[in-house]
Amino acid sequence: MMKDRLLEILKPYGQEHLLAFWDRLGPDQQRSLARQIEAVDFLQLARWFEGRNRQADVRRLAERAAAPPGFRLDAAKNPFTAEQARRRAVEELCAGRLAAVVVAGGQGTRLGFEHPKGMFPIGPISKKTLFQIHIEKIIAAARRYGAAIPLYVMTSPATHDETIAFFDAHGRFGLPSDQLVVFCQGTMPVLDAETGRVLLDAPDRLAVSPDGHGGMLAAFERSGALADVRRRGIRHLFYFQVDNPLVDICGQEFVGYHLLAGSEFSTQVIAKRDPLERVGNVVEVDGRSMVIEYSDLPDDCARRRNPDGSLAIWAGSIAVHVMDVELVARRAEGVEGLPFHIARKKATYVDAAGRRVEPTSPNAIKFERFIFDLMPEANNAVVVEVDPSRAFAPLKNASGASEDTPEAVRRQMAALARDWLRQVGAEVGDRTVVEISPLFALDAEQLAARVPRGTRIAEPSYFG
Ligand code: UD2
Repeated sequence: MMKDRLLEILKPYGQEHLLAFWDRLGPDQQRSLARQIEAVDFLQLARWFEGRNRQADVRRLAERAAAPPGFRLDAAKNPFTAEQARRRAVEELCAGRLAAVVVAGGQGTRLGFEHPKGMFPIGPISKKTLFQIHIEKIIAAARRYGAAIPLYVMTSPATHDETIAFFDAHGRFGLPSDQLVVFCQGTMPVLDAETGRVLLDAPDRLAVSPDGHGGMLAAFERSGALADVRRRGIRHLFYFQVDNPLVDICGQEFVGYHLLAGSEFSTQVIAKRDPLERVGNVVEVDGRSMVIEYSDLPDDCARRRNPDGSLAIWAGSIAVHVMDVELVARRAEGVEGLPFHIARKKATYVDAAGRRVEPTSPNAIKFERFIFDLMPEANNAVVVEVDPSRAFAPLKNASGASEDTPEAVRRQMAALARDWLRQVGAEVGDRTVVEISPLFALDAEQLAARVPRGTRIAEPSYFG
């Protein structure tokens, strides 16, 4: 009997409650539930649940943490110049050895937007969506270097179908169909935080959540994307998050430093403005670079200062990385995936009486992998410092929050556009809203060829 077989799997781990509604399910529902149960590694789940309170390890690491190697904005001590970096990057870009990967599997709960975050209209004047802005940057970069830059979009089961339908409805915003690959990340069961039991989302369905952006490694391989990049002769992946419209996709300096340093994993950082800023902390411990997530870093470690008053743990990752395909392949094909991090969150579930429960405080444990856990395994990993006002405007929160709102992001986009216009000799008022389409210019250098010096801009203006 199917039920007996399942009970045998579940009993050793105290998970028999998953069959509480079995006798009421129809044959299709029973088969579906059986498939879900059979796909779970209950032994592994039990081990992770046991180890859920192992925070002390992070403190030990943080206490020994030193500044990571890399390139600062103040270039005095950098081993290579920005000019050298740009030249090196252009060679690799013209040879078509880069692809872009955007992670867009998050559900954007904090933003309160009912669709995939990439569909959020963010252009200050154009109202272009995040997806369109990213794709136009890629199209413009591919034109600039005369070589394709394929885009790999990672979705999750919650965002997959809608994302594909959105790209189809808009002709992929001009990206040729063979240059866009959409692949879906995996999920992990959600556990009750007290007991470690897997929660039921419905009588015939386990509660699951996306396995974190680190799920990209396994999904990249499983979906055939890894084989696809190899077939195309691509060697480096430019990785970014869907929520940051300022990201300079395949930007020359960043890519160039990665190449010149012989790095397998490089990450963009900002000098943290506040010790508790919500960005990953890049540090070096025992000669290996790694990221300690803000939520894991004890406050007193975050506040430690150098004798000159600067923050000891200064480098905040903004989640823009270049990683080598070989590193990704090594890890994706290995037996062990990246480690799982544990988050305590709210999750709705069906209780023993079959009632749907909407908890008001965190009741569940979710498991997530983080892509930056690749960093300690990379050879010659480096950080590259960027100016947050030019490179980082993450859309996280709904209007009315104190930061990272749509209004704050649009203000920053307009400020950067004004800055470029001034660099090329245009006059633009401090409050004038301006927007520059990536197809018009990707940077001030390209803008200079299109906007005559002395141009006056007093009205809201869109350059497209
Ligand atoms: C992330 C970083 C943080 C900092 C910040 C910058 C982590 C754990 N934290 O914080 O260090 O760099 O971004 O903005 O990386 N995503 C998926 N699948 C998932 C989960 C997330 O695709 O299962 C995507 C999501 O769509 C988004 C990105 O990953 O593009 C980041 O997710 P988030 O906004 O939840 O991360 P956050 O703000 O905690």
